[in-house]
Amino acid sequence: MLESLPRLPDDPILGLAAAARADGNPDKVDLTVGIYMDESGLCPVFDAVRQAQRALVDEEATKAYMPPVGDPAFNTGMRQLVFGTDSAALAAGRVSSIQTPGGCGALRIGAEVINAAVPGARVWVSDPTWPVHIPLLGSVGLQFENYRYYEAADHSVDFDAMVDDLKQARRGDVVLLHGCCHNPCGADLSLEQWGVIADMAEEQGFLPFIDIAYQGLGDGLERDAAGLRLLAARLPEMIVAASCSKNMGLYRERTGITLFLCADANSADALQSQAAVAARRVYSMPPAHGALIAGRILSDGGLRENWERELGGMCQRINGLRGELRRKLEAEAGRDFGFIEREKGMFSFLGLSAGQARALRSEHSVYMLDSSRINVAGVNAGNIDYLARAVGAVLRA
Ligand code: PLP
Ligand code: TYF
Repeated sequence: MLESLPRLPDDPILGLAAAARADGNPDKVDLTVGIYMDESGLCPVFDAVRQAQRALVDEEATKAYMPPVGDPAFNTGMRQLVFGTDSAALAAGRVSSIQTPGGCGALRIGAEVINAAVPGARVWVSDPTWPVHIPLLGSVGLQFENYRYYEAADHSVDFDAMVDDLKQARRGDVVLLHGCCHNPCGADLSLEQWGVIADMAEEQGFLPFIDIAYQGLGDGLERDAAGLRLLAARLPEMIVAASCSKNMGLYRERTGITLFLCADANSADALQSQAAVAARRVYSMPPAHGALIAGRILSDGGLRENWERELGGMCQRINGLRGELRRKLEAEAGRDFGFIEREKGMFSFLGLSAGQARALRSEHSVYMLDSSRINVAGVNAGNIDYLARAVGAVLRA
């Protein structure tokens, strides 16, 4: 029965990361998968995570199941981290949540709940968006429409085109927005533009679904959530999928959360029960380890300060690398790379063709996606000159 099933292709991003790992060239540069790497090219464990983990292992009294909606400290801490400690919606009990296996799990549970409310609902996604959004949301039965977002010619958001396309979004539709540090393009909305989206959501009645996987890695924890919080202050309903993979380095611990902003406390409670039933249909209870660590860090003053300091350092390093990369690339390639410094978070498109991205791989062992998306955090003092020379050579070829 099963032998009829064919071999399927690997995830294109993870497949390229595997190709980079297998490359024996000592000069190779891996800018594929979106993980934070430090100056030595390693994806570090946060010091606060190490400490919280040690305490957890020492004190852990049971491996009994987690509650279906996850760890209470994690839920409380994440609600405040995302919506802000001064959120009126939080104070009014209008927010509920469920701990999920990573941000991917959070997107999936959000999609399940949306599909329960409006089967086959239309989800408006940015062009481009993170490719994994499509299988995560589409396999639930949701349908997709694109809205124009990134203007490749000048490496910026074409906001007029975005607004024009979203004029067609109506009640019963969902608009998926990247909370900050857009993956793959790095170009984010300004606060004024978030305000326009809030006007449109109010007027047209569509539901914003915010994917925030990089809070703290663009402009800091508070500023990265400012757009989302602006929507939350004005709209009756919104869904947020948040992840601790990047900002706590908990990638493999699969630590995320779906948050439901609802019109009142009763519907917040109803939505949480919907999410718990959706989770029961797929995996029942969430995993414990990552969320217990994150919950401790968020609720313990010392650990939290330590975490915020380390995260702030990562954010600064990425922004410093953006400036340096811009200067080196401009010197090697003789064209404007100013957009790299304007964009936010881990990713930018370098603006190369797929052929040029492939030539960088085959001729220089420099790995980026065919779209020329790079993980800026994969750049370091040891590889930046080699990288800039390779890009310059491919651009001149
Ligand atoms: N959304 C976006 C745009 C991402 O880039 C990622 C991950 O890297 C995620 C969500 C969720 O990731 P995870 O499931 O590892 O938390
Ligand atoms: O875009 C990225 O590189 C990250 C990591 O199936 C990732 O978001 C990549 C592929 C995937 C899951 C996560």
